[in-house]
Amino acid sequence: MKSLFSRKTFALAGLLMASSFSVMANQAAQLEVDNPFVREMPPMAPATGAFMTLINTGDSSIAVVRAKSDAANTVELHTHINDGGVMRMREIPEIAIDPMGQAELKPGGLHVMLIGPTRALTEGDLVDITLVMADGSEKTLQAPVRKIMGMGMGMGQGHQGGHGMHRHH
Ligand SMILES: [Cu+2]
Repeated sequence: MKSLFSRKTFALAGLLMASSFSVMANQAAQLEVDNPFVREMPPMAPATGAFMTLINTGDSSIAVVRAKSDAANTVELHTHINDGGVMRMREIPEIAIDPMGQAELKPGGLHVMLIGPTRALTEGDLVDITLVMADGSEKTLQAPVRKIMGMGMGMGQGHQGGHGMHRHH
């Protein structure tokens, strides 16, 4: 059902783009991004996450339906779900933001997943991330790489994870 919905949305976006850009609402123009950052991971880590606050400054709903970055081979929109007490990540078709509302992308919750980093991402580096909206408009931002302390090495745990799950080699 979700995939059907996103396909419809995509078809609609294509229709809008085929007509006139100028008279159409531009979702990207309504989007403000606050405090973006990418989590620093060890050099051999298969993936990392990007986090930020998405703010809708307009009076209509907007949605991020895809993200792109040259810093990773694959970029996906993810959330965490509680699966019988275990936090797991799952790809989602979109991140919708209500009029004048905001969506928080944070460790343990929604995030942009950067899978297969194309280069070492170390603290202070800037990562270009492009957010693609449901209407096809795009917003590119630069997210600095930051160390996040005390979070464990995996993406599967949020703040609540705490101790006990880490294994030291
Ligand atoms: Cu993820």
